Amino acid sequence: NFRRCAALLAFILWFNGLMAQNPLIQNQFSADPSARVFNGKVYLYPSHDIPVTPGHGKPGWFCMQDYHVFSSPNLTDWTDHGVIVSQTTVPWADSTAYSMWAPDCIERNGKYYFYFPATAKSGTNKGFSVGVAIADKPYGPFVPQPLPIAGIHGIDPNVQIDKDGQAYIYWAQGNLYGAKLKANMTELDSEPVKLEGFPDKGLKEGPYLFERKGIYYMTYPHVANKTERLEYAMSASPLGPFKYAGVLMDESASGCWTNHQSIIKFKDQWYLFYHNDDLSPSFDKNRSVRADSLFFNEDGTIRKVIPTLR
Ligand code: FUB
Repeated sequence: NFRRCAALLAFILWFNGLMAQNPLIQNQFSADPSARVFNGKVYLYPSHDIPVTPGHGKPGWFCMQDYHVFSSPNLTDWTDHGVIVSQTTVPWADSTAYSMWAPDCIERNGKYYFYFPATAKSGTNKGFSVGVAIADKPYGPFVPQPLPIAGIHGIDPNVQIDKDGQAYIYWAQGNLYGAKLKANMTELDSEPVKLEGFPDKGLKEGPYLFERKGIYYMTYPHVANKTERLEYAMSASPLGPFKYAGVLMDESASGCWTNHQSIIKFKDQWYLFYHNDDLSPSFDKNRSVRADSLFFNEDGTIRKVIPTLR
């Protein structure tokens, strides 16, 4: 019996060790987490919510002027590598817009490509465009490209490289869109397509695609009722057609009007990254990034994630 108790205790301690301390980032607000595993560490590329101050940002709305990157060897201890891209360092961005929304980052041939939406200066594109900044290390220094990606008008870029080396970029503009990327990772290589197989009604944004055992999972926040819940759809190919597969996280889970996700496998465990209102329960545009373990069923469907410590 003593041995069994000791083994159970050891398992509980090991399991707790695998569980992240939520919220993950406590020295600032953070949202829209794009988590990646590079060189055995988790890198986190979130949006950076800041409070609106007079003359900076629109009261009651999102206010974001730059991006930080964070890294962790264990999902518990996080290093803030500081600002990697800011609205004042992107040549085409409106440096007064405070609209640096959900980003993503991916590695190809030893270079790191950071994708971000921002409002272009007037006279360029109206509304949101998507830019790229390139670095030799996952924490920068990142060099923003002079112009946004031609052919994309929208927010929430997500990039994946398929097993055959073809890169795809996804984004949102009410619905979800996708296209092939050229090997230079900065230009489209096909016409954008509206992705099919998702609920017709309600805003869909924040696309995040990953592949497991030949199934392509497209995950996204969707306003099915009043606020966003995380859903997913499955396909046999990166641009679909997809088949709606269910809810990943309920709408009540984030405490915010928004939620936004990424999914990674790290040290043999899958994790869902998302955000909620942990550090700002009375204003849901100052969000905080979290992570919880994610599990698959035998048939490849995903079990709903219930947030910890709520
Ligand atoms: O963070 C600003 C916007 O809120 C994101 O781009 C959306 O996905 C939503 O989380």
